[in-house]
Amino acid sequence: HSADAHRTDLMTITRFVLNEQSKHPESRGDFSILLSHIVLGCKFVCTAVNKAGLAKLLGLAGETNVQGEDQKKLDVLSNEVFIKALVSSGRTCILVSEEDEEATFVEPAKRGKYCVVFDPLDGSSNIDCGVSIGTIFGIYMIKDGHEPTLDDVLQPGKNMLAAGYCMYGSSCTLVLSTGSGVNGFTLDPSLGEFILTHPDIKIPKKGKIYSVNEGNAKNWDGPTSEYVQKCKYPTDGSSPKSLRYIGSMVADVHRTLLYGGIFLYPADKKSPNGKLRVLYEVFPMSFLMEQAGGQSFTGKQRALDLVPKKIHERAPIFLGSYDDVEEIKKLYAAEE
Ligand code: AHM
Ligand code: MG
Repeated sequence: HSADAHRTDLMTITRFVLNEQSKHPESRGDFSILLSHIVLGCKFVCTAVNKAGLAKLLGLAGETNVQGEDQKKLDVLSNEVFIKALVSSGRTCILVSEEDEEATFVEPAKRGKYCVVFDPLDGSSNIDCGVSIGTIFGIYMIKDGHEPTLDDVLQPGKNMLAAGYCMYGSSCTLVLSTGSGVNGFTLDPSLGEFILTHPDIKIPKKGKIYSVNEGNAKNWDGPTSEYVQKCKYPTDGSSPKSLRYIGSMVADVHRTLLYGGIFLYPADKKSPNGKLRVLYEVFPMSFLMEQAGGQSFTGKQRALDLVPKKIHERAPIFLGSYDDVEEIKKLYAAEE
């Protein structure tokens, strides 16, 4: 559209979030400040990911730099950038990262009321071949005037204030929910700004795609096996579903959100809790799915009702279009 090509009124992510926050008179802009630091981390990682292929080609990766330090791996580098950006925002008190065994408690002088759980660079097996990878994050808030403890992050996903991910793919896309719908922003590299490109994302009620690592099929339980069999050999006269599996959660979930269908990382005999981590993979993605009109299920319950006992806990996950998740829920209910 020519109107789009000459659009002059740009809705940046900062402007969008400030607008949203202005609906809450009690908000003092803290959330907007926190988010701008997350956005900075995403821009940094985006640039680093884009350069990674070139660095490798030039023989930089794995070599020592001038200071005699080893070149940092991309996931380690991304983690450091996010931790520093979040601490320096002055708005956080507890940080949980997939990369760090222990949670980070922010020193009192730099403390704020938000807890951020995140996977700085998810899908790392895809880095070296240039396939899409991403950052996933979720945000909780501590109660006023109490000393932060781990219990502040060991909360069910439904208590999250906000969740999102940034996908480093053919373009850099940030998808965010602050609890009133889901919006997508694309990085305009010439401006260095995320611009609203996908307002009010709603997932199709039913989809034509299923997404799973079928290499684990030998170890699946009854309901998962039956579900996937039905995707391929439907018994209700419908067409078989297509299979798409990237092996990067952010990319697989992003496609599911836009095109509909189901993404699953089920339990199996070898991994009774599946693979994906509750706090910074399962919860943020489940939050976004529900906000977009879809569902998310663990095989036993609504995913956002889970109460994690440990920060790096795992859970099986089935998420996506409302009707597709409804089907898998019925199969698990029939088993009980
Ligand atoms: P990672 O945190 O080590 O990168 O693993 C998480 C990734 C997800 O992005 C993806 O959904 C899943 O692992 C793929 O696992 P698998 O290779 O077992 O199919
Ligand atoms: Mg991960």
